[in-house]
Amino acid sequence: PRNTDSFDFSRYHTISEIYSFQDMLVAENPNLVSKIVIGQSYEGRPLNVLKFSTGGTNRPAIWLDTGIHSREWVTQASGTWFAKKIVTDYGRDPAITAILNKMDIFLEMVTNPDGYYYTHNSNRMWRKTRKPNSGSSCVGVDPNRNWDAGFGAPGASNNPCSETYRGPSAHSESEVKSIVDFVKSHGNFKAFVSIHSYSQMLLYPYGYTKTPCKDQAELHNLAKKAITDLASLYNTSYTYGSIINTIYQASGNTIDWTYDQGIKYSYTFELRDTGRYGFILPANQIIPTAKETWLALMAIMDHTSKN
Ligand code: ING
Ligand code: ZN
Repeated sequence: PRNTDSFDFSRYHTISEIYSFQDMLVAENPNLVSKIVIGQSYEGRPLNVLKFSTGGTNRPAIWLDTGIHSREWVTQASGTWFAKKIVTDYGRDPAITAILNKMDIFLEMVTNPDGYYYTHNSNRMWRKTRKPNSGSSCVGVDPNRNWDAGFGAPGASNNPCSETYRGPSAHSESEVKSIVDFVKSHGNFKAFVSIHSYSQMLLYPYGYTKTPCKDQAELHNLAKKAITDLASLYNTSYTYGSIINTIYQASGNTIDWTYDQGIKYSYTFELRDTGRYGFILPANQIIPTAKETWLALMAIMDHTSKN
């Protein structure tokens, strides 16, 4: 496609198609969208973040990432749909307009680009990064176990061949460290939403400990509101709660780190489905998944902008 109106959101796309979509969206909406390269992947691909901003300096901000696990294709696809939705609705839908008049939104759509390339060209089920591990023939680190939050605790593996290998040290993966550095230097993130698939869950901290986080009551109530809004569209059923109580113990995960950095509204989604197709979700479910998820994201962003 030569413009984002002719981009087919009902199909899965390669990384080069997504990166050219990003550049077209920026070119079409120069007063709203810009591209920031926060670093590069192990194999040298740019780590692109789209910034949606209507002005100001270092406004309070909302972070969204998709595709940190490369095989979770409905997430990167939903990320492209979210980006188009923001530019379409700004100035038309009062709710997103109000949010963007106060806050900036940052969206990293292909958070694990080497893995995403690999899922298209070698192994559709690849989850981790693509950095070799010294002393092992197994490749890659789980980028959702590599963060400095309970790093080394139960809920991650020290085995480089495991799908949940935590890595040699916290933030060893450039795909993780680039976000860490960006979030710290920005210093004004109020919400951080990291999007995975599958299981239909909305999760908040913690994953590394059973100790409830101090904002548990508020995060729980907001999660309930978000999944209620999500279900209003197609009746898709989500469960919600803390990571450790809802799925399993998971140390070194993204949102435990962002929460401990002081970003109160830290959430992880697990999008469709509940296992019938799992990671290989049929492409005809991309747009319905993105649409219903957007309602939940709006609930979280709206609450963030008013608190
Ligand atoms: N599931 C997540 C995983 O990394 C998760 C579950 C979410 C763990 C948030 C920790 C924090 O295991 C998938 N499908 O990746
Ligand atoms: Zn995942």
